Amino acid sequence: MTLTPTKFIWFNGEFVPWEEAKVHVLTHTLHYGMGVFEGIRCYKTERGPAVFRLKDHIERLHNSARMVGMKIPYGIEELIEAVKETIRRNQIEECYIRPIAFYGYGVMGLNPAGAPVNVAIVVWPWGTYLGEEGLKRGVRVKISPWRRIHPLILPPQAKVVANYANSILAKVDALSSGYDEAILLNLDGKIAEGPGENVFMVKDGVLCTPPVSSGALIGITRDSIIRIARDEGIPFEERELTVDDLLGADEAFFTGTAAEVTPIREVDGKPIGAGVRGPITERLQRIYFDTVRGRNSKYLEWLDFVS
Ligand code: PPE
Repeated sequence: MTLTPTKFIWFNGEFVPWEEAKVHVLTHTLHYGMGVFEGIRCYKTERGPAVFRLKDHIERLHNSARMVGMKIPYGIEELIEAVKETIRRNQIEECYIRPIAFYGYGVMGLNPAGAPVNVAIVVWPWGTYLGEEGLKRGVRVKISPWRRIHPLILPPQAKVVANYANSILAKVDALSSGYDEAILLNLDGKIAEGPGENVFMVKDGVLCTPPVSSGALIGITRDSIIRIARDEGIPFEERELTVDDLLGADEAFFTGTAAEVTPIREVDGKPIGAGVRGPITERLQRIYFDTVRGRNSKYLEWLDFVS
């Protein structure tokens, strides 16, 4: 996706112009993949820009870092404030927010000890992740030949830069086979998630998603959808899912900060249910969009107003 630059980037506690937020080619994370990041969205509301579940995202950033032994030199409150200030400085109403912590320049070799931990927060306008059409009609998905990283190899519950090499392989394979997106299975052949999304399905009115033990990231959108479904009285189960379960589902959809709630209309060339966005998907999608845009008073606590 081509970038639309904004004006300022928060870089180690200071604002620098977009073009000047540069790093050395011997940046440790660039070579070895050890870094952590987040993806957050800020939406335009009647009360000005609002960040969705900002604290939860910043806490997850800190957790991801802790899981891989990286010390982020900025506290949670400090980063929350930095995100809001970045949005204000850029005078942007709706944007994607990418905080990243990475080992910078200073040492080479696998031991990152001695390398500075750099932190940046970047905001830019980012439209729909899987296309406007995808949101309405649903996307076509390929079961990936690449398996989701196993917890004994890399921590799937942490948003570690290196994990995304696995996601890129799956994504590029799906695109080059003519699909819109991939679904990765875990080493046991159970459904884990998309390269950058959690997966849900509906069967006989019951909403299901794989447990975190299947290799899924503890998605914040996933959590929001589970809470909304419970409030709506939609039966919900967290259980291991097979490709067979998915192919036999009445509805399926992806969730993610970037992907929001995107229906899945086809898996490996076979239609899911009627091959269109299903009614429960549509309902949850509508409530989600109302929620993030501040039109649903029930979930106002999830919004952090910027101004
Ligand atoms: N699984 C993975 C592997 C993942 O990267 C994401 C977010 C999710 C599930 C959904 O999590 P959440 O955003 O908390 O609901 N992926 C981010 C990166 C996307 C990108 O292409 O970059 C995102 O959606 O911001």
